[in-house]
Parts: sequence; C-alpha cells; structure tokens
Amino acid sequence: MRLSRALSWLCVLTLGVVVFSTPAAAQSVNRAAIDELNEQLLYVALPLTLFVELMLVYAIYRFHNNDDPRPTIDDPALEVTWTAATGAILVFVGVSGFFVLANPYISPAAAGASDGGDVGDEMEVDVLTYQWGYEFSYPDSNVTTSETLYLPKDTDVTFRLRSSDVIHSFYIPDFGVKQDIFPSQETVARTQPTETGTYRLYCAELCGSGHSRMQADVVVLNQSEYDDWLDEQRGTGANNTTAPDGADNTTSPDGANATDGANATAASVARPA
Ligand SMILES: [Cu+2]
Repeated sequence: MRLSRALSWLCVLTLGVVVFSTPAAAQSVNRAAIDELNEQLLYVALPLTLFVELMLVYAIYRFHNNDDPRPTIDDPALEVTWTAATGAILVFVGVSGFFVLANPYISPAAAGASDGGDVGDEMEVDVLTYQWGYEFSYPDSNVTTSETLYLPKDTDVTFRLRSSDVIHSFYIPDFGVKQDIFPSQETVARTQPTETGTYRLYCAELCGSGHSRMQADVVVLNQSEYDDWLDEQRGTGANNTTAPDGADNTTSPDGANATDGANATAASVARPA
C-alpha cells in the first residue's frame, strides 16, 4: 500500500513538473524545431507511462492475495484495440519526426543548399577544419578568423564545411546543429540564431590526440554589432586570422603557424565543384 501510494505521488509530481515547467527560449530555429518535437513526444509518452504504471500498481494491490490465479481469457476486441492504439501512436511519432527531418534548417538538402548548391542571398560561412582547429571565412566580406565564429542574430546562415585531413564533426549543441565533415568532400549545415550570446562549438568526431582541444566559441551579435565587427576586421586586414592559445593547437597540416598556415590551408584545399 505504501509502495503504491509513493508511486502515485511520484506520477503526479512528474506530471506537475512537466506541465508547469517553462522551457528556456530556443537559441536557433533548429533548436526550436527539435525542442517542439521532444515536447510533442513527451506529451504522448507521459500519459502512456502513467497509465501503465497505474495499471501495474492496481494489479499488485488488487491481486496480491490471490491464492487461485487463473489464465487470462482471450479477448479479441481488447487485442485489436491495443494493437490499433499502438499503431496510431507509432504513426504519430513517425510523421512528427519526418516533418522535423524535412525542415530545411535540419536537412539543408531540402533548401537546395547541399553539395555546393546555390543558396541565393543567404549568408555563407566557409568552415575549414584541421587537426585540431577551425578557420572561419566570410566570403562575402573577405574576412577570415579562427578561434571564434561570429554570427548575426535572426539571419539565415549556411556553413560550407571542409576538412583538410581526417573526419571531423561540426557540433553546436545549443543550436541543434551537428554535421560530419569529410576530407575531399563539402558538407553543409544551416541555421538561424535567434538569441544573442556566446555558445560552444565542438568537434564531435574522435579525430586524434588533440580532439578534446578542438573547440571554439560561437558569438551571436545583433546585426549592427555584427556589422561593426566586420568593419573592424576589414580595418585590420582582409584575412585577420587570430592564433588560438596553445602553440601545438595552432599547427596547421602543412606545419606552418596558424596565421600563415590557416590561410595557406584555405588556399590549398580546393572546393568541390
Ligand atoms: Cu576533430
């Protein structure tokens, strides 16, 4: 009895936490789509979990002193009902997941931005990865940086991702963006940041002994602040590459230092047609 009461309170408490908790604002449109899907699935899963747990508690309480248990009698109507209900739930989960997967921010191919495709007037950032760092080029502005990726708020951005050596993965958890990067092949990721702030970019593919150091900041600025930053970069030179902190962290594949090497690497890796 004590156990069933505790379980009942636990169910009520869980339901209360879910219903009354206010989720934090999403930092990108990708994140918003993924959070919304998680929320929809949670609202389906929670009543089912409560139903199953309550049935379990009821069965334990109701039949715990049954000295003469009998096998369950066939009930075709009940079996058809629970099979159809399970099928309907699976269809709902599949359709919900499909719509998020087809979102042009989650699957850039849906927006025609894959494999070097034209993205129109959309802002582009060329991301070159190497063991173990990043180089970010803004082709429209002729600016190149490393260490920190700057983005304007509320602007669609297409990342063209290349690797000069091994497989890496471009992962910004707060944006819900994750895309593998392969040598000799360009892959594409897409997002629209919706909150200013500083976020973290990680390499999510084990890529050698320096893998854990392969991180960078992502700074999202208002459009005017972003324009100021671009002007500042242009004022200090077209290719303003900032060397990362660690000396061994800055070595690019051809052995040059980060300032010279990163630009040399950018030039030496041909973009696929
Ligand atoms: Cu890596």
